[in-house]
Amino acid sequence: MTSFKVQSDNVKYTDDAIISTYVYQDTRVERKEGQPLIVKPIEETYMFKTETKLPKLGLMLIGWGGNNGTTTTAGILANRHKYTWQTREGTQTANYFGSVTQSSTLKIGVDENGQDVFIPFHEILPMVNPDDIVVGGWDISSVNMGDAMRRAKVLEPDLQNQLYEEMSKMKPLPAPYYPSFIAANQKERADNVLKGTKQDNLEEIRKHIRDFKKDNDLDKVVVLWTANTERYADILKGVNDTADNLLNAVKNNHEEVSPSTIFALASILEKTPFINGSPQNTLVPGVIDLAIRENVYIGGDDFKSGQTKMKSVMVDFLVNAGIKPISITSYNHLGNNDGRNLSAPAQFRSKEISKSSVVDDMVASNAILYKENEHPDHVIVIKYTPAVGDSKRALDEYQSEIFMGGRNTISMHNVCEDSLLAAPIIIDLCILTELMTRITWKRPEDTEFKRFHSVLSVLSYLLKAPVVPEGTPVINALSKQRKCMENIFRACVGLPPQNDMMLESKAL
Ligand code: NAI
Ligand code: DG6
Repeated sequence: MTSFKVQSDNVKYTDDAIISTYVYQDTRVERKEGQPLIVKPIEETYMFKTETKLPKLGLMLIGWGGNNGTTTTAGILANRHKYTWQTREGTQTANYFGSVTQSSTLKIGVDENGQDVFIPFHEILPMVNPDDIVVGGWDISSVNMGDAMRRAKVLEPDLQNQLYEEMSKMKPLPAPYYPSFIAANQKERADNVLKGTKQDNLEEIRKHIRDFKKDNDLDKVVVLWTANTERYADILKGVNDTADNLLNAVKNNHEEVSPSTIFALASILEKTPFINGSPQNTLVPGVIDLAIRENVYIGGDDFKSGQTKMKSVMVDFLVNAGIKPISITSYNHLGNNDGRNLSAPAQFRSKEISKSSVVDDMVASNAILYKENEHPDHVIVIKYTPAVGDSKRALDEYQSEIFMGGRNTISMHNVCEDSLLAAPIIIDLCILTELMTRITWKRPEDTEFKRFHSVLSVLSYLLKAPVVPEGTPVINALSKQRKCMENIFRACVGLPPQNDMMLESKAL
């Protein structure tokens, strides 16, 4: 249920849907050499239909027994059971802090006294309550979820004790392990591994998804990769460049098909949305091609949790303030299993790529500060330091050129349990992906409502290196990413985009 109702001729509430008619206002620009830009305001009418019936939803995590997988599961269960636990600061209650859908608000309008009225983000459209999500998944480590939660050393002992019995009954499903894709130091964990060929593995995973759905009486499932960072797969003509070539490559047991790509294919073939939360190129062209063909949603890459989220705020602020960042130097050290895996060069390289692309759109937006192809120096360092555990340290130095050739240096030291940042993002990705499966759109001349493009770029806020439909811009700036989500959802209930002009309090 939403906590408001829009009164407008452009919005219709039926028994099972909200249907809005929305006028999209934008501008189109023409360039003619030697002439001023020609800028034309345009208006396009869209109709949006949002099904309001909430499904019973399942979330299958790949890497379920890892730090993110156990923390996400524990967080959902603790909220569902309304657990409280003792810390040295006092009694703590379960919450969803860090989840944009559950713990942030949005301005729905202004009241008769000129005061802003806010609603919880998750009330803008009907969204699944995370407490109701049924969680399951796979791991190459056979350790049960209770012991895996203890192994992760993320949550307070009192909370772990309350969750242990329930979680120790949960056992990860076996998964494909192709040693060339993750660091050699992960080998000792791999005792829960699917045997057979890649084709056998694909079929087995498809069956896992079907069984999970049936056994838990679910209407829908989202599959999400939060397993170890893999090396990049080589993009090879005839192998992973089209859907058919990739499906053939699986049949031929080709060595460049990664475990994460096998999971993506299995999900798509089961008509189940797939999200990649790690940096590697799981979504090779053949996967994207298959997702489009099967009309299934996919999203990625790499959760945007701490340092990168901050970077996509900081550089946006600097560049929009007319200040020119000339170097960004980012050190990370962490001591969890993610850090151990990233200590291998090929896996580090995947992370380096996803962490490096994050300021490109902001730099490209300002031709006063940056010449064509000019870019700030951007250095990423990650070191494995076992003693800091999951409490990752991120140290960033931003050096900028300011007025009259001066220099400004900003240094930041960010310390936080990495998995406590990632778990709410995983929950948001699941909830928002499911919501997108219930929203369809059409233009007035269309007869049928249709889905959005299979590559869900609306999830960009939650991802470090957003994958977008071919030929469309990648947006990294955090505030733009949030506005995009919020304004699309507002359009679905017939509301104009949030414009922050507040003319009513200025034109007095
Ligand atoms: P983790 O190492 O604790 O967990 C990963 C799990 O994946 C392990 O339990 C491992 O046994 C399992 N695994 C490895 N290969 C597998 C396969 N083929 N199939 C099934 N399971 C497999 O790592 P953590 O901290 O949970 O992070 C998970 C991923 O999320 C990493 O790739 C990390 O880079 C990424 N990530 C984490 C963020 C964070 O803030 N924690 C943010 C952005 C990305
Ligand atoms: C090294 O930074 C470990 C990584 O897995 C990161 O902790 C993770 O990608 C989060 O990165 P960020 O930049 O969003 O804090």
